[in-house]
Amino acid sequence: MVHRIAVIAGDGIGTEVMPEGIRALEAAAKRFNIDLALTTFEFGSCDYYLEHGKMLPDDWFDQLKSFDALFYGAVGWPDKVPDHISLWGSLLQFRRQFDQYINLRPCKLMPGIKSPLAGREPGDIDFYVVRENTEGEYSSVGGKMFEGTEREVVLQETVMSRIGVDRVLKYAFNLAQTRPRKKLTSATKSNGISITMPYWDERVAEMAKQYPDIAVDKFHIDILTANFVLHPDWFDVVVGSNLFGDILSDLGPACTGTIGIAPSANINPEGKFPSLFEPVHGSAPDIAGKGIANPIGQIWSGAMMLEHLGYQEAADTMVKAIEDVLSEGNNQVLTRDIGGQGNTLSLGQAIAERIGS
Ligand code: GGG
Repeated sequence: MVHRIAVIAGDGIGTEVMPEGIRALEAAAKRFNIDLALTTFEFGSCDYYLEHGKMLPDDWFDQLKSFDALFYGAVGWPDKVPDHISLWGSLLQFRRQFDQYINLRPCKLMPGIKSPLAGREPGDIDFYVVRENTEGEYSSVGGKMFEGTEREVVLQETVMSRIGVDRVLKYAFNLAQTRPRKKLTSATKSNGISITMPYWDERVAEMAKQYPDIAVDKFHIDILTANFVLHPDWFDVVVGSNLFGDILSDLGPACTGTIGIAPSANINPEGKFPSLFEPVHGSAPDIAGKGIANPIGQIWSGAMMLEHLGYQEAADTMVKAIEDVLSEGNNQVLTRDIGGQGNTLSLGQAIAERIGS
């Protein structure tokens, strides 16, 4: 069976880590006899925008809808296109139109990597952030009035639907059931945000009734971020709204030493539309073009893609290869963000070789 994968590298370091993601995927495909057909698309980047006046062609949905998965790099180059235009014009369209309502972001301290949190060892930090991915604070409901005058007003509404909240909670509870600790933490702010967040809390309490085996707690987002730093070992599955999940899934990996290794899966669990796999990090214009970006986030996202396509052993082999190369700690191989003197290519090649062997 051939699996058709749409590859969109996007901007900045997305174009540098993507070749290493593909190298690793091809090594896994060869070893496990997986038939992958990769098709590269130039759209979804700021350069495409400069040429065409939009991030995506009008028929992007039809071009992509029959792929089995999308493999994405990073989006954004604020000197070329304002960030809200590049993000809303590409990645957020994919998430919304393909109903990828789950954004699954593992957060794990890997062997060989030093956490900035004193005394933390691999095993101390190992949790998932489940981020609601199609509504919440990332809403297009709002507008401006009296622009350019003293009476200028801007509004943007948070949108929470019962379907939208319940389906992400259900996914998170189900995930918690697969984990040994069977624990779920909800991110809220229902003391200050007095309509949508109490609603979120109510839906969590309602859903929890169906999962008596899961220990549930909740924290306001402010103290929750503090606890990520102070007590990362408390967490197992953390579920949050679109914005809270976004913040937590950058902070979590930062606690594991570098955001450069963090992967994510934007999932349409029903499989009606393709799911999208991308590193958590963005396009990082400050280091783009230097060949020093850490490719592990992209490679690990590729592993999540193979797992999603049903190739658990291949996915596990890719993650093990990442762990092995990190454990070896060869300075000439590792990138600078994790204390080495190597580059994107040296780290990508080492991992691909390990996958193939
Ligand atoms: N690879 C992820 C990426 O490009 N992220 C850019 C970004 O700003 N994303 C915001 C979001 O995930 O909502």
